[in-house]
Amino acid sequence: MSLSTAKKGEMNALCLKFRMDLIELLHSIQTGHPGGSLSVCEILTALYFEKAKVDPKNPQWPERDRIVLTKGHAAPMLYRVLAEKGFFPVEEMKTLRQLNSHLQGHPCALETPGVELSTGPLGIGLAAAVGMCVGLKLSNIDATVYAIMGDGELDEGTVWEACMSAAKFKTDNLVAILDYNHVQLDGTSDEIMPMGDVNAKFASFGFEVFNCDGHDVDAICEAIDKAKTVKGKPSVIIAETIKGKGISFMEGKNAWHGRAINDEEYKLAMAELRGDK
Ligand SMILES: Cc1ncc(C[n+]2csc(CCOP(=O)(O)OP(=O)(O)O)c2C)c(N)n1
Ligand SMILES: [Mg+2]
Repeated sequence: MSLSTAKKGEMNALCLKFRMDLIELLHSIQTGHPGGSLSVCEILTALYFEKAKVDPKNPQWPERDRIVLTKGHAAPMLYRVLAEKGFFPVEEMKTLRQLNSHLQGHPCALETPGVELSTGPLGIGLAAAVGMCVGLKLSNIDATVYAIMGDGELDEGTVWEACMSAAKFKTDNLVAILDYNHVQLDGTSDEIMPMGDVNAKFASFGFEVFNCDGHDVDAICEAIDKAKTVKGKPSVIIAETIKGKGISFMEGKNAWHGRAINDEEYKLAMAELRGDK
């Protein structure tokens, strides 16, 4: 079912706020990963604010859905969304990447409420998510595991080993989501490691494949609804996105994977997000 116009407006306003806060914060701390954080904004917002069953008051609730940010470098956006959801005070965002903060540069499940799995090394999240799926089935818990990957991450062979296991164990409680922005750290994914037909690849590994616009919260929610109806096999949603989405001079540029934002760039980015003429 489609989101109401009011709900869509609410979600878009949230995403704009998250983008502005992210730029503000990454500029102030002079570090972080803007590109992949801006890219995954709507995916995280759709999950935490519409589709996933989570309880910020009880992060370890056994019946919860598990959201694994396997592209862990997008931690700043994950933290911003978790804070808004109530897992910890928004005020704590200021401590991002500082010594002794529980908001480290990459997500740490032992430190941060709401973080399901410690990630950062690419290629581990999907395998862990498949394990969670099998565990939930063995425990008769009806919950979904969402695993959000980057397209550069697909270069890791462990991703495809995890896919084979997911098919073998018929993990229909797995919804993998690919943040398909076609760019990684050092260049485009086609330059670094061409993946060919990603839809066909996942399908041949036993997945049911869905496609959507990864910057349209409504379309993401619809794809999740469809994925959750699949029985007997895992699903993947290929969400078409833009790295650096929302800031014209960052969009599609691998240079903005992990670069500090200078004062001039900060002013330009904020003016653009505010819609200044
Ligand atoms: C195993 C491993 N190799 C290399 C890196 C360094 N690294 C961090 S992010 C990144 C690129 C990831 O690209 P992608 O998955 O497309 O993420 P996004 O575009 O969404 O930022 C690389 C190579 C890493 N974190 N882990
Ligand atoms: Mg990418």
